[in-house]
Order: sequence, then structure tokens, then C-alpha cells
Amino acid sequence: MGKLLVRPYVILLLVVASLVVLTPPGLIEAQLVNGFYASHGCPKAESIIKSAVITAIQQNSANAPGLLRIFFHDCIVNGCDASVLIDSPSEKDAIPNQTLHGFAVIDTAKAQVEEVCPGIVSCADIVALAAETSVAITSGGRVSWEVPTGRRDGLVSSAAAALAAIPRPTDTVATITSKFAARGLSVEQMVALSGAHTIGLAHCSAFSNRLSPTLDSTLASPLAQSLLTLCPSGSNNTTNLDVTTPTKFDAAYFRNLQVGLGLLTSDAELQSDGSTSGFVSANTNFNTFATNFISSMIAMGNVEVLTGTAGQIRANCHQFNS
Ligand code: HEM
Ligand SMILES: *[C@@H]1O[C@H](CO)[C@@H](O)[C@H](O)[C@H]1NC(C)=O
Ligand SMILES: *[C@@H]1O[C@H](CO)[C@@H](O)[C@H](O)[C@H]1NC(C)=O
Ligand SMILES: CC(=O)N[C@H]1CO[C@H](CO)[C@@H](O)[C@@H]1O
Repeated sequence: MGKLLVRPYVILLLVVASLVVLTPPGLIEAQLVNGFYASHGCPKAESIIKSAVITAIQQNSANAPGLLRIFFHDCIVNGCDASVLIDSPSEKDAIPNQTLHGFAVIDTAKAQVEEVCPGIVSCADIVALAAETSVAITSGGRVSWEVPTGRRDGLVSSAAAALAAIPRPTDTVATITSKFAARGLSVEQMVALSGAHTIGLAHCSAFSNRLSPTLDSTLASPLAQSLLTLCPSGSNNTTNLDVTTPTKFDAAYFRNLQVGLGLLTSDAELQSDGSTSGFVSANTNFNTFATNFISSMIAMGNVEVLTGTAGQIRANCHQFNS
């Protein structure tokens, strides 16, 4: 009787033991956790970074969309490893990077954590935390979440890789879907993440393809007329990605798409393409969008992260440690 009871435990123990032995240490460690720095030498890291980002957004509200976009460009190229922050020659040389901004906010936050706990907090985690704070502020606290942390900084940054991986505003839904799929992100997640365009600006060059040589007939007429005035050929003007509530993180972006008020081709096509229009419709509900956006940001934040002893903790976010 006793033997019969013991046996399954013995088998289970053997199975568990062999799994532990056979799993490479890298795989056991390769996971982000909520509040990593609380138990890894910098309990104040998250609060320091959060207040640095809040201060920067209060000083210049354009920092919120700037920081959110930096996180996307970081993760979509070679994973979330702060490769986007490296100075030229680097990803910054790629054309889509030329309008990125908000790097100084990352530097300020990094300087403040370095003062309290030098060499502990990665630039990649600062980028991820800053994106969340930007969303929390612009949503009036309605969209916020615990950001899994423990990323380390990468050792490569390539303009060619950035050019290949970052979706273009003129890409088709199929191309954009495959660029997200290459990072393990689904079409549903891609649509939710595109909702980031509920805040921020685009330059005329990002949507001039919709104005000339022929006017895109899916663009609502009053918007088309104002964009034609805003964007004479060669113009460096900018306009809001969300034409109705440009500074509020809300679901208006998706409602805009349904009535021809998407700004970029890549926005407008989410509505006209049958593989994405259902997700656009679902995300017009704020609570649905908030839930989808949060889970998709966490998924994007996990793309090809370096953890454990991989990579390094950069001393200066702009440069690899020498
Ligand atoms: C789905 C494919 C995407 C394409 C083709 C795309 C493309 C663009 C383009 C062309 C701009 C305008 C840049 C400029 O002219 O200055 C822009 C801005 C922006 N993008 Fe995206 N994007 C995409 C997805 C995302 C994602 C997933 C996020 C974040 C989760 C994001 C966040 C932003 C933000 C916040 C801005 C405004 C930046 C600012 O105001 O400085 N985008 N995007
Ligand atoms: C910028 O936009 C304004 C309209 O808001 C337009 O009158 C002006 O010509 C544009 N400037 C440039 C340099 O494109
Ligand atoms: C376009 O505008 C940006 C920001 O307003 C500025 O930094 C950049 O130098 C301008 N580029 C040109 C070609 O005018
Ligand atoms: C923001 C940023 O770093 N932009 C860079 C993009 O690439 C060009 C060309 O190398 C640089 O001049 C910009 O500084």
C-alpha cells in the first residue's frame, strides 16, 4: 500500500529533476518579472524613472508620444534591448528613426538611477517603463499596468536591420502583419498596438502619398482639404495622428478609422482590409482597447529580451560599454 503511494512521487521527482538538469540555465533565467529591481539592488528604480518621465511630460507634452514610439522602434528591431538608443553608426541612421525624439528623457532618468544604484538598471527597462508612464499620463490614469522588467542592454544596433524591420506608413496590411509576426506578434496585437496613434504627430512626408499624385479617395474630404493646405510639396509641417482627440489616449483613433479619418495609409488600411477591420471595430470600445493594448504592450515588451548575464548594463545609453 505504502509503496503504491510513494511510487508516483518518485516518478514525478525524477521527471522534475531531469527537466531541471536538461534545461539550459539561460532558459530558466530568460524571463522578465514585475518589479525586478525591487529584489535586484535598486528598489527605488521604478519610482525614480516614473517621476523623471512625468516631469518631462509636464514640461513638454510631446515627450509622451515620443517615448511611446521609441519603445516600439526598440522592440521591433532586434528585440527590446535599447539598440534604438545607440548613437550613429546605428539604428538612428535608418530613415524611420530620423523623426524619433525623447532620448533626453531616457538620459535624465538613467542619470538619476545611476546616482542611487550605479550599474544596475538597464536602458532597455527605462525605455519600457517610460512608455507605460506615457500611456498612463495621456490616458488620465485609465490605462496603466505593471511593466515586467529585468531586460539587459544589447550589443548591436544596425541601420540596415532597422530599415528592414520597422513598418513603413505606406506598407500594406499584409506586409505590416508579417513584420509583426517576425517578432511573434499577432495581427490582433498589431491592430491594438497601432492604437498608439491615438496620440502624437506625423510629418507630411509620412502621408504625402495619400495626397499626390492622386488624392486617396478613402480620406474624408474635409481632412483631405486641410492636409493639402498643410503639406505643399517638400513641407516639413506636422499634424495630429488622431484628428479628433490628439493628446488623449483613448479609443477615438479606431472610431476615426471607420469614418475615413485615419492619417497614414497604414492606419486607414486597418479599416479597409478584411483581416483587420473586425479588430478595429472591437477596439472602438475603450475597455476592450485598454485590455488589448496592455496585453499587447507586455507581449511586445517581451520580444527577444536579454536577461540573466546576457548583454550588459550600459553606463551610457548612447554607447556600448567599452
Ligand atoms: C503598425 C505599423 C506602424 C507604422 C507603419 C507606424 C508609422 C508611424 C509613422 C510614419 C509615424 C509618424 C512619424 C513622423 O512623421 O514624425 C508614427 C508616429 C508614431 N507612432 Fe507609429 N507606426 C506603427 C506602429 C506603432 C506602434 C506599434 C506604436 C507604439 C506602440 C507606435 C507609436 C507611435 C507614436 C506614439 C507616434 C507619434 C510620435 C510623435 O508624436 O513623435 N506606432 N508612426
Ligand atoms: C505649413 O502649414 C501651413 C498651414 O497650416 C501652410 O500655410 C504652410 O505653407 C506650411 N508650411 C510649409 C513650409 O509647408
Ligand atoms: C523639420 O522640422 C524639425 C522639427 O520641427 C527640424 O528639427 C528639422 O530640422 C526640420 N527639417 C527641415 C528639412 O526643415
Ligand atoms: C534622432 C536621430 O538620431 N536621428 C538621426 C537619424 O539619422 C540621421 C542620419 O544619419 C542623423 O543625422 C540623425 O541625427
